[in-house]
Order: sequence, then structure tokens, then C-alpha cells
Amino acid sequence: MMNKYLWSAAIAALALAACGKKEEAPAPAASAPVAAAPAEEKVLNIYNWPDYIPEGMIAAFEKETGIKVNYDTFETNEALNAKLVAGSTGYDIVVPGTTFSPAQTEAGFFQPLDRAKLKNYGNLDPAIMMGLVKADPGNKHLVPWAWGFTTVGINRTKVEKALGKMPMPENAWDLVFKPEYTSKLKSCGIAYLDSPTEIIPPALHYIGKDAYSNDPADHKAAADMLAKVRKDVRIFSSTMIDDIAGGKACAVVGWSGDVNIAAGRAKENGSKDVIEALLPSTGALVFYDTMAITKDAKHPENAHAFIDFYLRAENGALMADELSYSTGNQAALAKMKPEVSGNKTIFVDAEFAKKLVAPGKFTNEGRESVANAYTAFKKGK
Ligand code: SPD
Repeated sequence: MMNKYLWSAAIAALALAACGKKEEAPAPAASAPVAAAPAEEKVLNIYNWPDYIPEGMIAAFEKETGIKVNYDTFETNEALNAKLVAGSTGYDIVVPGTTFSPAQTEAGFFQPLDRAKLKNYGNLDPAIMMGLVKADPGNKHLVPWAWGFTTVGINRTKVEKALGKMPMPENAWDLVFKPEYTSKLKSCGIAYLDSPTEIIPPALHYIGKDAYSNDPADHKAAADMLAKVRKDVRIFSSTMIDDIAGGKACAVVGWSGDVNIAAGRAKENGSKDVIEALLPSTGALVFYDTMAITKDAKHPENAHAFIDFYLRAENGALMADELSYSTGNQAALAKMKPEVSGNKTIFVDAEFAKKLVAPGKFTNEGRESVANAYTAFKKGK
């Protein structure tokens, strides 16, 4: 199992790098059962990412509380943001990522959480909560769902075959961004996440710029680099897990946990290929996905009940065990499978944690410029 204290210290350092200002961490509170839902229509509408909730968790919540959950999914932060900007989403709980959540919080899209209704709030890791202060001053609106990092995922079996005599690069990002490698890997399939804010930041990082630069000149430089490999990219994917597991892609820009899920799914389907999330020598881009209650949620009591349910140590452990993402739930660590808490692509070690690129904040203009650069790159085949 990883050295938890080293790991926690490294994550705290990363968090502090991101927030620039030290704020008080949440006070610990005893773990407690979910609060009984008060007199509110027994319905809860949740909007989350696909493949991001343990099997049976919704059913368990429904059984315990009698609250009927309507669960929809979105594939990109851009899609969720468009709904929030349009307003009246109809959702009570949404799960934004850190590229967007600071601006969304600032815009008033979320209502403050009532901590008195979150008896399990004290299970949260103070280091992670400090990291979220930049996105959400005072930790008023956002509660961690899971965290992971955007990285290079490979089907090693296929990649080694496609590279032939060429050795694996020292920097894994070369596999997806450097023409010498992409020209070989196009035969087994290169896939990128289909979202401007998922691709331009790693491209910026690869060319040595601030991954969250708001400077259009930097975005152009990233798009110029990407243009050189455009012809080798087979898929802009919204179904990355299936694309890797089903053999459509052998090298991807994807999310750590999804690559791990794909590895498990391929095995279940009888494949013997080795699929793995890599830890690039130059680091990867960390993200924190968080739960928030929308400002006009019709079922805020039920939303608090679900958040508190999710914050139970057992449920945090279940999430990490099944979905291969790290949790902000400190109490869950002791309850998860040792092969999960000891997996360095889920709970990174202190050395790799130092290389993780902290989440940054795009301005509205910056995001628009990122989107333009991405669209130009994607169209430029
Ligand atoms: N299976 C869904 C994983 C969701 C990951 N969210 C990533 C946000 C990164 N910016």
C-alpha cells in the first residue's frame, strides 16, 4: 500500500500550489447515517458523467430513503456548462470538473451546502478540500465526487507491436503528440477525448506552456503542434472506455480511471492485451470532479441526503474499488481493496504527485479561444 502520509503531503502541496492562499480545512465530524428526507417530493434528479457511479449505489439509496432518482449523464464539461448557462436545468445535483467549476461557482449556478445536513462531511480529506478552495472559496458549494488525471492510456500489447523496433519514448505524451510515434500508432488507432478543454491543456503542457494559459497565442501554438499529428488521430471519442476495450484505439489522451476501467472490461471480454494508464515523465493533468446543488434545485433536501449518503466511508471505497478513481473521502481509504489503494494510477505516489499539473482557471475569453483552437485543429484533417 502507498505511504499514505507522503501521498497526502504531496497532494496538499499540489492543492496549495493551486489555491495560492491557505484557507481553513473543514472540521472533522463523526460518520453518521443518512438524514431522513423531509417532506419534499420523493424525487432526485442527478446529472453526472457516464461510467462514474458504482453499480447498485442508486438502487441502495432509493431503497433506504424511498427517494426515486432520475440519473442522466453528460460527456463533457462543455455540455454541462451549456445547460447551466441556459438555466432551469431540472437537475438537483450536477458534477462539474475543476476547469469549469470556479467560473460556475462565481456565476452563482450553485446553492450553498447546508453542512448541518451532511453528517459525513468530516470524512473528507482536508488536503483535497484545501485544493478546492480556489474553485469554491470557503468550500461552500462543492463536495468531491472523485479525482483523477488526464494522461496517456495505451494498449501496450498493440502499441509495442505497432512501434516494432522503435522503443517506447521516455515521455509518454510523445505517443500521442509526436509525429514519429503517431505515424506508427495510427495503424492501431489513436483516440483523443472530444472536448477543447480536455485536449488543449495537455497539448499546452506538452509544448512547455501553462496548461491553463488564457493567451490565444499559446492556444495557437498548441493547435500548430496538434496539426502535425491530426492525420494520425482516428477518433475524437465520447466513448473512450469502449473504444479502448473494444480495440478501436491503442493510444489515447484519456482519463486515468477510464483507462483502468477499459483494462478491466477488455479482460472480462476475454482479451489478454495489457491496457494501462501511463505516468508520463513530465506529469499529467489532475482534475477534481465535484457534486454541487443547482441554485434552482427543486429537491435540495433530497440532494443533501444523497450527498451525505455518498460521503459515507463505505461508498467512497466502493467508488474507488469499482471505478478506479481516487476519492476525496479520507475515511474511505481504510475500507477499499488494497490493490486499489496501492495502485499508483489511482492513488499516485508522492513522486508522481509532484509532477501533477494543478487545475487552472480559464477566463470566458480564454475558453472561447481554446474552443476555437480545438475546432480549427479538429477540422484541419
Ligand atoms: N467516466 C467518467 C469520468 C469523468 C471524468 N471527468 C473528467 C473531467 C476532466 N476535466
